[in-house]
Amino acid sequence: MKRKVAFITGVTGQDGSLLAKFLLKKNYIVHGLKRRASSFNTGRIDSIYEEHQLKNKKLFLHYGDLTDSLSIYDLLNKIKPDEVYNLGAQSHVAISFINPEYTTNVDGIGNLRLLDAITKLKLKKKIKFFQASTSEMYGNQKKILNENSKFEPVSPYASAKLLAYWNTKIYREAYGIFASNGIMFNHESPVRGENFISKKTTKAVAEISLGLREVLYVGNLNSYRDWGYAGDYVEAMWKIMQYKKSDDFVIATNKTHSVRKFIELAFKRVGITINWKGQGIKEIGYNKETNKIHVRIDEIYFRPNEVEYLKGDYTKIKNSIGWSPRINFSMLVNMMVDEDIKNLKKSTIQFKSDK
Ligand code: NAP
Ligand code: G4F
Repeated sequence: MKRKVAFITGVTGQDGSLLAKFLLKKNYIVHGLKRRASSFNTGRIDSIYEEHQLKNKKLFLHYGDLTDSLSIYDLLNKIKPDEVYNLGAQSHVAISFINPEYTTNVDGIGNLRLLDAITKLKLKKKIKFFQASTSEMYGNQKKILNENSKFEPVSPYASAKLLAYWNTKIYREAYGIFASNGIMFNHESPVRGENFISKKTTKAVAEISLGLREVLYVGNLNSYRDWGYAGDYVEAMWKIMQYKKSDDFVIATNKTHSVRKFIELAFKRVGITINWKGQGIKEIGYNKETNKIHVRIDEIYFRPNEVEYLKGDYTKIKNSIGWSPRINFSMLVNMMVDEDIKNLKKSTIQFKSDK
């Protein structure tokens, strides 16, 4: 049987790297878009580079950028993939307030560059398209959200993603492209970017437990997120692309927890009970047994606008496609803490043997 060919933007990111591994296991040929950087940015896919890029010739990385129409057009023309997963993005909400124009260009117009190239190259019958849409598009509604909920973005990131969401729908309806949105709620893994609250916390907890630091500085402890496992979410992306028709689907767990709870659970994994004292920016989290302060608030992590509560209803994808999350919240937190401890121990041993 002919092997399917996938093209992944954002292949060097959390989801892109996990999706590349997932598709390679399914015998796909995988092409990925990577940005030119002055230092290596392929750390998350280095483990599959030798086997699949050098030996089996199943993984190909191409320089390009979602802000560069020429490279997008050229690559789609050369590769002519069966499936395009648009995962590339400036994906940090707080940073989108600092770089709003760039974020809009990459996250909003980047999607349009891909969709328009697919139509202009007359590949609309061949290519299926997946857009990594986000629960941030809903903004602050404080209720369970599904495909019929309204969108009220409150950050440049969310408005850029909403542009991409709409163009995915518009190109589907206007040109008949198989183009689907996965409206994904927060999803994490051991390879999550280090400036998202989950990874920032688990890495700090691992360092504290090994005596390498004492304090974790954070922003808003009281927002709630629907946190799932990224490995489950890349499976959902693939299932959406295999479904009989293109459509829009919420990918979520239908559970929500506060940032405070995430931090408490991560410390619990290393045997530390965190108690809280004080209010606002003076609030501290301290070790119940030793009284040592391990969590402090730093205003720099507050956002000009905050989404306070996210919880997603994944009934549609469950009933139509048969996807449900496998990893729950506490399994996720424990997995991330354990992996960070393992990696830290490895790098400490490596450092000692290098000396
Ligand atoms: P991530 O780890 O930040 O990865 C983003 C990827 O996009 C990286 O490979 C990055 O390259 C690439 N990229 C950034 N700017 C680019 C540009 N100008 N041109 C080409 N590539 C560019 O994000 P993620 O967590 O894997 O998320 C994947 C996608 O899902 C994103 O679109 C995100 O917005 C969306 N999403 C994520 C979540 C979540 O909770 N993780 C939830 C909803 C939606 P470098 O490696 O060079 O930086
Ligand atoms: O981990 P976060 O930065 O993720 P956020 O803003 O929810 O965005 C992530 O999920 C979206 C889907 O809902 C994606 F579209 C997006 O690409 C990204 O993957 O922050 C989570 C919560 C926020 O309420 C934030 O204010 O944690 C709060 N927080 C508290 N202290 C912090 C910190 N966030 C970060 N990054 N760093 C802190 O020190």
